[in-house]
Amino acid sequence: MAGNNPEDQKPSPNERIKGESNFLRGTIAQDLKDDLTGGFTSDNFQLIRFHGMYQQDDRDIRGERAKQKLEPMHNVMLRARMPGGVITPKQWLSVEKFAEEHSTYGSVRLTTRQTFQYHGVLKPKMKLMHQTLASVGIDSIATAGDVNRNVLCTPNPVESEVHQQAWEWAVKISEHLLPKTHAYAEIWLDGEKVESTEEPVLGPKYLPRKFKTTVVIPPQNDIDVHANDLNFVAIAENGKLVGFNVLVGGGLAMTHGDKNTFPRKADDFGFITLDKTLAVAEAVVTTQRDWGNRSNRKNAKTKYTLEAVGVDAFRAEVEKRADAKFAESRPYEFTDRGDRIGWVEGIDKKHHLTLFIENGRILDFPNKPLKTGLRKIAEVHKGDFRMTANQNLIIAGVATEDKDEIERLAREHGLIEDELTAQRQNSMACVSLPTCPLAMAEAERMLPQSVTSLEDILTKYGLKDEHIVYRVTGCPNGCGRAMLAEVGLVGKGPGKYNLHLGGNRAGTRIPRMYRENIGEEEIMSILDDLISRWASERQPNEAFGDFVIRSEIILPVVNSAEDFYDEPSYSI
Ligand code: SRM
Ligand code: SF4
Repeated sequence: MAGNNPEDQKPSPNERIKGESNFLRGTIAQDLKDDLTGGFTSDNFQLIRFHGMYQQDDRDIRGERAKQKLEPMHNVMLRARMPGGVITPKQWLSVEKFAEEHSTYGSVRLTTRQTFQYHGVLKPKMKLMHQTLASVGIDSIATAGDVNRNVLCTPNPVESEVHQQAWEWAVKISEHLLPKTHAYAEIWLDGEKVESTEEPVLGPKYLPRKFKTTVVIPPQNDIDVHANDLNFVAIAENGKLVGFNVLVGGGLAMTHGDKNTFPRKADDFGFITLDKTLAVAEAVVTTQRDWGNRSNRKNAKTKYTLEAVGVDAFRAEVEKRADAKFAESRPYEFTDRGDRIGWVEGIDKKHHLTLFIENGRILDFPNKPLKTGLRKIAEVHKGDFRMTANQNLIIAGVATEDKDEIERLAREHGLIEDELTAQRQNSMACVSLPTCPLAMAEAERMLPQSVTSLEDILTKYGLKDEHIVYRVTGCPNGCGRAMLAEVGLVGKGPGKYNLHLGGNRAGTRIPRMYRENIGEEEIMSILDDLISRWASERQPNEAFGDFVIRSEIILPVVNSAEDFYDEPSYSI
């Protein structure tokens, strides 16, 4: 396996940065006092990520500022830690107020990992940002950097008792795997200085790379297990959670032109009872900590460690460290991933309204004052909110007598649209330009129009109410999870994408590249041809991704480490 022998390889520069950071402090506090630059210097640029922030600048105005000999307009994006995406109305009001008053873009951006991001917060407001969040019980510890990130959980609140229990486990796992350093409180909250001397789980150099965990309740795979390093699949008996099947080693990122990188599905390790959950979580993390590649960051995630050492060896090590034995996995099935937009009733007779938020961008748009609408809802709502991994928002726990008022407010502010198609509901894009420094092509800003084109094609072939899981990602890092879509676009350069086909509705098959480096017009023309065939040749209820595989328009990816880069079969 490429570069996976840590013995004979030089550690990557990030290893020195972490090791010399004095448990993630670096000199961030000094940088904050430096008003000569809006940015962070040297190692701190990396270290602020462990505190949940990324240094960015607006790429739309970068060239203009350079012409004027100005440094880029440095600012930070902040990503909060919200296990399972649960946020109270009080928290929401505070989060939204800060965005309105102190962030350049004024938006609250829901992410594909059940949390929110601020974009464009300038240095003088950074401490205020953390202190405002802390005042309502929110932090941003370990939402970025080489640590376990925000823990996802199937969000539909009280559809069954299992949902509540699963969410409680997501919170426990998140807490258990958090860094123990006091750096965050010290720097941002002016907390008392407490020398950190050890990180019992993560170690002094933290993990080799980012690490992602979920708790999922089948048959929904809305949190997309195969994008994650570690997944706990909830197994219930008589309505009670009894344990988890554990899946390890998923991940979607790749690098154009580097065949040693590829998206990979997670492997089934087996079933554990609830009492072993935290021990197994810790053992998977520490095995990856000790066995992961610390030289080549492109091969450092758990998925590459599994490829390097083999699934059996990794699983045996986890059993040893956790003092647990994996039993045979219990049967379960994933059927779909979309959020159920609209009202559903929970077992407690409360009502839950899932709102479709295009691209997760909460802002007051012309004729669609989403941000104001949510503020008004938060002012009267007595339950809570749940952010979903599809960038949507659930207004959860509404009493029957409050339902009409919540619906009225949502409709008045464009949060409910009767004409919303199934296609738009099942389409998603990453942030990309103008804030993402790694973006190669547009994603969020091109999605709405591109979905309209797709809707027109479906209508033309009599498939108006059908949908294709359609996802766009501005570069091969895959934040919009295009590598688990039926049709996935992966940014290659300005206006150009690789077109991937053949994922499935349940998110258990990786799509293969069908055409490379093509523009939107060509993409839509190819999809027009394929959708016309799908309309006339499909079997009853056959999904588009299954159709293109059955018709041998594209070969399925069976084992991505071996066949992801094989030539596709073009049959048109
Ligand atoms: Fe991501 C880096 C946005 C989910 C894989 N991701 C970034 C950065 C921070 C760019 C950077 O490093 O400077 C992007 C910031 C853009 C911006 O301006 O906001 C960014 N990623 C996002 C979000 C906001 C996309 C969205 O539209 O919602 C998602 C935030 C999740 C969260 O709340 O934690 C987001 N990123 C993902 C996912 C999907 C998932 O986890 O379900 C993936 C693919 C799954 C995976 O990890 O394999 C993903 N992001 C990456 C990678 C590639 C990692 C790798 O294995 O190589 C990077 C780049 C890196 O880490 O070097 C990256
Ligand atoms: Fe940025 Fe690429 Fe992630 Fe999109 S996929 S947010 S362009 S890093």
